[in-house]
Amino acid sequence: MADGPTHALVRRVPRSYVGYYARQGRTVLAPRADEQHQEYVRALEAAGLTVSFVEPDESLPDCVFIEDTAVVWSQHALITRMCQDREGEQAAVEAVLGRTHSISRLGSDATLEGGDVLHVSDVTYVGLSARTNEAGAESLKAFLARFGRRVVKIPVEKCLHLKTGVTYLGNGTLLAVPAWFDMGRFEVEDVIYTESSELGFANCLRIRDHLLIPDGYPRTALRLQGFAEKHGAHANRLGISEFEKGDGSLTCLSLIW
Ligand code: CIR
Repeated sequence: MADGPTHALVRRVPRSYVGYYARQGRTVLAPRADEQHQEYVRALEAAGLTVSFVEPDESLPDCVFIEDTAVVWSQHALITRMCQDREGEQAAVEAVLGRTHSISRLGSDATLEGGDVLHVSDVTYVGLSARTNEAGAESLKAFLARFGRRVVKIPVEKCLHLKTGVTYLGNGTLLAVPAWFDMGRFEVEDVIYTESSELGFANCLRIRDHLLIPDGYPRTALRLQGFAEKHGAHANRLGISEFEKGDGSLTCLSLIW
């Protein structure tokens, strides 16, 4: 991965996504969700990735959030164990990844979701959250050991996944929501914090010289402008409102390697 990722796997929005969230009082606009997903795919391609697709499964309304189903490194994939409502999403992803990747599995009592896995230089941070347990973190550690990667555990108490509140912008710099994590655990040169009124902003996606950022958070976007200019990154703002309604964000819409 030294030269940056080359591939992405995504899963389009199943129609059942709209009804699933309607039952929870959240109105997802299907055409807008589709447009936002297409725009996301175009942004991945513009960043130089070859994008492949897994067919959506109508019986699994959250399957668009493909990041949670696997951890992919080089030509290896660790299939995750997810929360009960989402168990089963992995099968179709594994079938596609199995053509190009060697497949590894978690220990029997382990739970892990990809949203809790954050790669930063040669360290991988894993969130201990409502979705990922100690055994899951240990399985991840064993999986990544062959690549010489260290794994550092980070307690997650204030949000769904680790990457809901902190992501890597590249160039030794994290973007994080203030006071959600013990930032002393991260071995980085710099941290940019989101505006306290813009908690949804911490999930960005850096791919080579492209920085994908969620639309609708103007104050934090301003903070990132200087970073992008300094490091020659092309910032691309993407609307993801329909995925935020399902508690999703930018990284969770793809698996990247
Ligand atoms: C869930 O609760 O699992 C989905 N509604 C949202 C998952 C978002 N995934 C991610 O941020 N990695």
